[in-house]
Amino acid sequence: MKYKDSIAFPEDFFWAAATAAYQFEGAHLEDGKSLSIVDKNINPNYADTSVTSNHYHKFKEDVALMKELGMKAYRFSISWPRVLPNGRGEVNKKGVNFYKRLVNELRENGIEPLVTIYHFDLPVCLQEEYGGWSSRKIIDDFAYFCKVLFEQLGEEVKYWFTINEQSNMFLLPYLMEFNKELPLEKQKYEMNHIMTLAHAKAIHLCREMIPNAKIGPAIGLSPNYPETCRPEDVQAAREADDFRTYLFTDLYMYGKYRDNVWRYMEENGVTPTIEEGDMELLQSAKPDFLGINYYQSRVVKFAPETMENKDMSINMNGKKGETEFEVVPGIYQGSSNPYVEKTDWDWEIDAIGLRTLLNELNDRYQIPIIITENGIGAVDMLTEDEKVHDQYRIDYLKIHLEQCRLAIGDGVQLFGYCPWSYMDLLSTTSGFRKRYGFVYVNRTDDDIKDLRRIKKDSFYWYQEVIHSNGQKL
Ligand code: BGP
Repeated sequence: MKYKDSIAFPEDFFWAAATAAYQFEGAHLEDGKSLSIVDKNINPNYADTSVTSNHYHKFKEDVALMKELGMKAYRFSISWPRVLPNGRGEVNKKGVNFYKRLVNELRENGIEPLVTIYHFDLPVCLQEEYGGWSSRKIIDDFAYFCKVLFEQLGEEVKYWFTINEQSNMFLLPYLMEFNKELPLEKQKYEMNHIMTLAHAKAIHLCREMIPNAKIGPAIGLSPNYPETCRPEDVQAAREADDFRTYLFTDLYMYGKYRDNVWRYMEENGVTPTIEEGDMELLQSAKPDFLGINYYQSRVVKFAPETMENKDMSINMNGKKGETEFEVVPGIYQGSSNPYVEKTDWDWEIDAIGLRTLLNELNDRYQIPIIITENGIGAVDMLTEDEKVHDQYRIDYLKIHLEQCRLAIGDGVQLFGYCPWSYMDLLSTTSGFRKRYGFVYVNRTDDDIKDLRRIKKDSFYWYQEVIHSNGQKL
């Protein structure tokens, strides 16, 4: 059902945009910063993290452009090894000062900082010392990192995201380092449990140290559709949602493992180690909101037990048709949706899926939601007269925002929208070939050029959207 114009975005809606430290800042070894696991493991076929968009040195210019765009809020992440080069212990003053100056600059320009604490960039030293997220030792180190941030930035920052896309380590294992000697699936469930404990501790710490702040996770989610109305496929889609969405959201919201996922783990010998007090901790840390990264929906069908388990393969080249689907034998396998368009990287463009997902989450949890990422990765062309005509980006964002408006009409408590990304930055999988921003950064993977900022057509479009509070999409 569609609503007429009577449904509008709330007056105090956070019209925002997002970035992440390792993709945007550059300066990967400057002013005392040490390396993170993404600095080390980023796709070697493309640009590395040493310069990226050079935001570290150009943040004032970048904030000025945010102001011109009219942004009410800005989601960015903090690099753990910039603040704590040894992962813990001594605080790197220069690193903290960078974030303080950024936050001040945002505040002076009337832009609300929305801070992600962990966006994939674990300090290499902690990975080497005890295997990073595979060890419970990280829970205290993460809590210490959070404590430093709440102390240093807590007066100015009132919105915090604990962990970005915990859900995606199941689909994109390259974001984490796993021990090749041990069974992968078991490690994933262990890490998931440990991460959720770390997330829960961060929530408690935030409430103690900055009681007037709000905190929640940022999860990457895609609703699953059945390929056909064959009951086996419908059940496969439900279970795909249980394993890829509700496993995480139920843990965050109720501190509880879903029964069917738990039984699967038991039957396959992959249950995480639960220590005394774990479940109580999880149950006591209900977030204030859910952050949702949404790019696409997925289609699944039943997968017979005889099939081989397979991770999804990622299309890194931007040539359509290269993605191979995930298979979870006896449960579901991925398939293609013939009813929607796909990006050059095979991401299925489905704006209605966003409304469906928002409604599902609202029905289950009745909690405020913010879209922490949504956008289209594309090869943008800079014309000779220095323009980027990215109508495809405008089209993508427009249809998703229209579905957000409808979801608000359905009763979803949506309080913000952060398109990915504010400015061009390093795509984790595909370097600078795959761009997302409202602002073009003049560089390629091979040539850093002058890193000039150039406003794309989508910049002017989003400016109008914000100016009209979403009336003019
Ligand atoms: C999300 C990540 C972002 C960003 C985005 C686009 O999973 O949170 O950091 O990278 O996806 O992905 P990509 O750059 O691979 O196209």
